[in-house]
This record gives sequence, C-alpha cells and structure tokens, in this order.
Amino acid sequence: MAILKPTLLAALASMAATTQAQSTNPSVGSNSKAQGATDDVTPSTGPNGSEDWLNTGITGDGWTPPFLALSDVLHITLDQFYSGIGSPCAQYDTYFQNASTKYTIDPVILAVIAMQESSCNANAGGPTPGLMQVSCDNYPNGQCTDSIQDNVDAGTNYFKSQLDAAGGNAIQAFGAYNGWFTAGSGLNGGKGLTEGSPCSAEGRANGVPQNLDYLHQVLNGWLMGLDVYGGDNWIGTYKCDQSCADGSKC
Ligand SMILES: *[C@@H]1O[C@H](CO)[C@@H](O)[C@H](O)[C@H]1NC(C)=O
Ligand SMILES: CC(=O)N[C@H]1CO[C@H](CO)[C@@H](O)[C@@H]1O
Repeated sequence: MAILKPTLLAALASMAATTQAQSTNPSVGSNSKAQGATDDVTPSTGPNGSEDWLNTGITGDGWTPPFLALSDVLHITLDQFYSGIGSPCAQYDTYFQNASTKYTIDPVILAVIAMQESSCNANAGGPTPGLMQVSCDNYPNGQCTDSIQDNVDAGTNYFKSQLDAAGGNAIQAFGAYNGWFTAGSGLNGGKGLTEGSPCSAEGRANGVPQNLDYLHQVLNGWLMGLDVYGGDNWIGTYKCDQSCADGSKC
C-alpha cells in the first residue's frame, strides 16, 4: 500500500518563496491525451488536464487514475523553474542531477517534488524529513542519514518505484507520493481514494488528510512554474485546509 506520509504542514506554506509566479505558458502541443486540458491554468483546469480528469473516480467508486506517461507531462524547463518559483531548489541542483542520472527521472520532476514537499528546505523535519519528505525505509540502507544526496535518492527511489508499479503512469505515481491510493490497498473499504476518505476516521488516523487538490497543484501548478502556496493558491477547487474543518473535504 501507499506510504501514508504527512503532507506539507500548513506552517510551511507561509515559508514558501514569495517570488511572483512567472506567467509561463508552455505551448500546448498537438497531443491531446489529457482531458479537459486548457492552455491557461484555471482553478479547475490546466495544460495537463482538468482536475476532474486527474481525480477520476474520487466522487464515485474510488480513484482510478487516467494514464499519463511521465514523458508526456508538460512542464517548464529546469532553468525556468530555478529562476522562478523554484529558486530555493537551485542550490540543490547537483543532488537532483545525481539522482536523475541514477534513476532516469527528469531533474525538474525531482526539484518540483522537493518544492512541493518541503519548499526545498533540506532541514524540514518530521517523520519524513528533508527535501523529499519520504520515510526512512526508502533510504539506501533503510535508515535516515544526514546526507542530502541520500535524501534525494530516497525520494527519487520511492517515486520511481511508484511509477514502475503504476506501469509508467505519472498521475498515479504523483498521487502515491502523496498517499493517494487505488482500489485494493486495503483502505477505504477496498475502494480507491474518495472525497469522503480524507476526513473519515480512517483517513484522520492515517495522518494529515490527503489534499484533494494535490494532483492539479503539481501537474498544472508547480510544473508550470506557478506559486501554488503563495500568489497562485487559487489553483484547485477543494481548497483543502487539511483540518477537515467547516465542511472541508480534506
Ligand atoms: C552521486 O552521489 C554519490 C553519493 O553521494 C557519489 O558517490 C557519486 O559520485 C555521485 N555521482 C555523480 C555522477 O556525481
Ligand atoms: C493540452 C495538452 O497538450 N495537454 C497535455 C498535458 O500533458 C498531458 C500529459 O501527457 C498530455 O497528454 C496532454 O496532451
């Protein structure tokens, strides 16, 4: 089953870089596998598909992620990311490059995961510490170390293992990184993630409720160079405060 890891705490949101988002607008290719995709990012859609499409099934019988190969995911370049919202990540470039070579994952994907998970703060603590925020059993010897390279390797290893397990489906792999699950994980009465599960007793017992805007925020936000925790926090329709308060679904 997916490793249920606490997502970034609200406190980190306030630490997110204040860099104004660039109005990057990657050209929309002829390829149109993603449904509901639009050139511009809106609260509910973007170049890599609509939030409804990315979240397929969560309002019904459980999340059944549509297929999107990692190589088909539209994103800004690593240089654009580092010179924009991802500037706190630039100092760690050699680590992302190193892990990229080892695991054949585009370094911009790794930098974006680190940004989303820790705002690229290598000193972020918690049960899933560091830049990549994965649990210690993903480390080379199954134990956390102080090495930033080990941390980046651990996160990359986990992402790659989820990608392989999902037959190369980037949507499923990104979701798994955040604790999203499909049918058969043993959670939610055997169903995949549904709108009701983050705030159910089981969802709460597993830690910070999953952010139901996560996929849209990653695929159409961070990967497009937008400041999801800052000026572009309008991305997403669930508006999770991750406390299940006041009727929030997550
Ligand atoms: C990647 O990092 C490892 C461990 O830190 C190091 O031994 C190796 O030389 C690095 N590889 C490259 C290509 O920099
Ligand atoms: C409009 C558009 O080109 N969207 C793309 C977003 O990324 C997915 C990922 O594979 C592509 O399939 C879409 O075509």
